[in-house]
Amino acid sequence: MLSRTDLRGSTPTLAQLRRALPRGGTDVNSVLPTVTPVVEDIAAHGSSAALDYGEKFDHVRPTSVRVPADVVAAALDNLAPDVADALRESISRARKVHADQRRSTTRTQVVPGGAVSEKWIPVRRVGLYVPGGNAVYPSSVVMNVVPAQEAGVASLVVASPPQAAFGGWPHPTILAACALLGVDEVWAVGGAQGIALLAYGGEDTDGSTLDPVDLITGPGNIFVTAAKRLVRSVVGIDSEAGPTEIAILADDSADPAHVAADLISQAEHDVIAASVLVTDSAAFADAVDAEVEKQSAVTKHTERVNEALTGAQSGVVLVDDLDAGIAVVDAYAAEHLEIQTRDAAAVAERITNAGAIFVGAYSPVSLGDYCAGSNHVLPTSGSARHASGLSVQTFLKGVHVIDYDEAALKDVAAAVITLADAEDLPAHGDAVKRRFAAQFGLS
Ligand code: HSO
Ligand code: ZN
Repeated sequence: MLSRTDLRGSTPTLAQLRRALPRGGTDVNSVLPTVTPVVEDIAAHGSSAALDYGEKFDHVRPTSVRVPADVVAAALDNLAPDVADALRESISRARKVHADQRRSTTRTQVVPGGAVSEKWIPVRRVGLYVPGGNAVYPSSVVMNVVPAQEAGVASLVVASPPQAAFGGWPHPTILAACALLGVDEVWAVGGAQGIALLAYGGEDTDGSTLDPVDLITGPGNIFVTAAKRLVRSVVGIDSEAGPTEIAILADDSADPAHVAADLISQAEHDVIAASVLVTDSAAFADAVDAEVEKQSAVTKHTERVNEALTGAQSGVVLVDDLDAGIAVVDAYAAEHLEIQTRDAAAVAERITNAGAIFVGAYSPVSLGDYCAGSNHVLPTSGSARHASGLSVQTFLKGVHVIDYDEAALKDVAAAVITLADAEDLPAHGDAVKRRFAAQFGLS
């Protein structure tokens, strides 16, 4: 049975609510002492150190960091046709959605002769991290690569851990997904050393160059997250991803079998994954419990699922009514939030904090994981209060272009000079005065 937090009959403050809700979390600080020397070693020695760490942690040492082109091509040739077709479906839907996110330059004529534009420039080169671990994630290749490509990023590298079972190369399905997406640069390097090598670059075993990137995206385990934290002074990162989480806001109009299946689906990722049900019906929660017990017993990864569902990060939250339920899910700010209530679309409109919102009975999270067209790299651990999932925007930099002519500058000179003086930065004002030397009595 999922543990229960009973908030009925109470009106907790936001702070009380946050403390009361089930939430796990990983202690990234605790692995920094392990990860820091790895990152420093790679900053100093590049790929040879990365390969050494791979040998130690992944128990395999590929012949080169860069996966040879023929290995990538062969992976696609050997991919099961149904998997290739499903990946193509996933890619084309994601492309449709992400193409619509492209931004065009805005130009604001502030005054006659004075304009400010904002133009969007793609990041030059990005490193997309695809984890190994419990599962193989070709879908994450899609979710990282598509927005980067739609943003116009010219140079992309995918990094993924080497696998002893595949001759030291990343899993062939990951390589095949890269090939389908037209990504020809793939590195067989994972973990903290993979992140560090993306950040600092190096030389490959054949002397060719492993170019450093400007931005690293993609989720990973706690060591990957710690390494992202450490390298963020030299490169951009998307976020520090925590374990995956699903919250479901449901009333008694929902189907307990669907709700149970969805809770189990994300629990399947990891023993520290979080599955949370928020409902105003204790009878419905009982029905979900019964379904969870039935379905989790026959699912493939029973042990992992049960550990995740019985962990402190998972459970049922009982509330008085829908309004209280909305307050709870907003306070929780789930990576994935399903709304399985009456008038689900209207309820979804009222949600302000969630990485992605799945509306109604036929929009399960696993649709979004693969084939909705939305992105599945989403803010975790409550960061949906202030952060977004991966999108075209992640890979663009907005640059203001300021273009004033002489008259427009002259017109506003007094205000600039006054503000400069108010900040005790008179040289700032002088830079304007100098342009109108006669007017300001400068020789
Ligand atoms: N639910 C995961 C993504 C994923 N699921 C990949 C299956 N494959 C985090 O959003
Ligand atoms: Zn998933």
